Amino acid sequence: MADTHTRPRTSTVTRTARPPLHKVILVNDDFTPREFVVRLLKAEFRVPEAQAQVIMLTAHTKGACVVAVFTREVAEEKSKRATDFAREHGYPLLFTTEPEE
Ligand code: NFA
Repeated sequence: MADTHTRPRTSTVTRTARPPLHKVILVNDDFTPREFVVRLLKAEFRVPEAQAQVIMLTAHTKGACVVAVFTREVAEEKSKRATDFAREHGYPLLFTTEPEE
């Protein structure tokens, strides 16, 4: 009779899991002063002055601009902190998050 024993599978695939990233998006409005937006971007997202200016102007002209990408928790926390900071100063400035494709 034929030997029907099989060998155990020994090959494995090693993967490093990367958490899905989420974008923080700055949304334009007609009321928040440009200088306040730039100051907030520098303070909360640690972007340099020149980059903060580009992000603010892009949102101002196009309606919205991606500020940075983080893991979901960090993106949500930072967008909430930044939006709350604007509210405390009486501005309707809004940051939202969305998953990266
Ligand atoms: N549109 C605002 C203004 O003209 C500036 C602004 C830019 C607000 C980006 C929100 C986001 N004062």
